[in-house]
Amino acid sequence: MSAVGSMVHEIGHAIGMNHEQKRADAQQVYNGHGPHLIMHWDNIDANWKSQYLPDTKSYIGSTNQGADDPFSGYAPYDYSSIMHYPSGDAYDTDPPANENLMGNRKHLTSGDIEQILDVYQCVELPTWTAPASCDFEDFCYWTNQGEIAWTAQSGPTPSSNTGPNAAASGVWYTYVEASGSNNPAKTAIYESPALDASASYTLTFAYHMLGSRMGSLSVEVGDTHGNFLPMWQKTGDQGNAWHTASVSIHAAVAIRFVGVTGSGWSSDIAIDDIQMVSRKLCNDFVCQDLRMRMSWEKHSNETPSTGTGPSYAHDGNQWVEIWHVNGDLGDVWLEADIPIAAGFSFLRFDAAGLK
Ligand SMILES: [Ca+2]
Ligand SMILES: [Ca+2]
Ligand SMILES: [Zn+2]
Repeated sequence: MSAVGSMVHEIGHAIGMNHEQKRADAQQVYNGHGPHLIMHWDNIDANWKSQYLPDTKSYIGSTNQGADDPFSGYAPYDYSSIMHYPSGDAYDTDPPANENLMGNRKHLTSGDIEQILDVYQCVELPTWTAPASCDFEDFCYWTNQGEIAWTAQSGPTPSSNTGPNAAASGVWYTYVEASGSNNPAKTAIYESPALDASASYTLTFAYHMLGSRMGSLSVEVGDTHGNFLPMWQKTGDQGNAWHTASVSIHAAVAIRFVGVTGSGWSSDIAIDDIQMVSRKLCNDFVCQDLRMRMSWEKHSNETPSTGTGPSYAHDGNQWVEIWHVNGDLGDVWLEADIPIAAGFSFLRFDAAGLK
């Protein structure tokens, strides 16, 4: 037994987990399941008997609490649970081959994690879009902050060969008029309502930047210190079309569209269809960490086909081979440079037949 594993076990108790061998189906048939242990009561000290008696309040699964419920139904008996007592003369397992699974004090199993996620209902909250989204058809919570203003518009802008002829969607959009004293290099800032800095968002929007004197459009992200940093930028004529862009937003208290007019009136900048989608985990990092660990537990025992020195990355569902060397490379250290695509959560090196 390891000290760390024992601490994890005790923390398991603190958050409501019972000893696995106290499940109602551990030593008797219960709702068609079990028994999983064959008890030898004569070998158990009277003071310890209570640790082996069934407790119907022990977790054995749950009903379905809705579409995002982390687990429903019968939870299989988990001999490897960090909450299971080790093997000894108190019981034998049924089947006997599971004897050596017991007494794990190294890590939470996927069954342990599923139990925690289920009893705490660690579900992803539903996606929400208001009030940061804005299609300019209704009231927008965004505000003008710059030296010149973003202005709601339908149809074309007053100047020809700059600005869109119509909205990207619906009737209305907003734009920076570059005529008159609004050029050169005048700044129009459009700022979002306050965001939840603990959430992550995907921002998508449509932009239109037609004009021979076109300036620039940026998306800036405001951090918790009040600094705005550019995350996305386009400069110069982008043709007579609406384009769409997508920006990942993390730890932001607000975001801004910053339009800067160009060197002449032919630099109207327009935006439409601002969509802010948030996906926030209930307990943030705790839930996220547990989900990652569960994915790891479920796949760490898989043995992929091995050649000589393949390496794998894990995308949450399977191991994908990303690098491979073969044969005798000589008695030297060689350097490897392996690009890892986004979306992989684990990396591992396997070696077979190395000499
Ligand atoms: Ca459930
Ligand atoms: Ca619109
Ligand atoms: Zn215990």
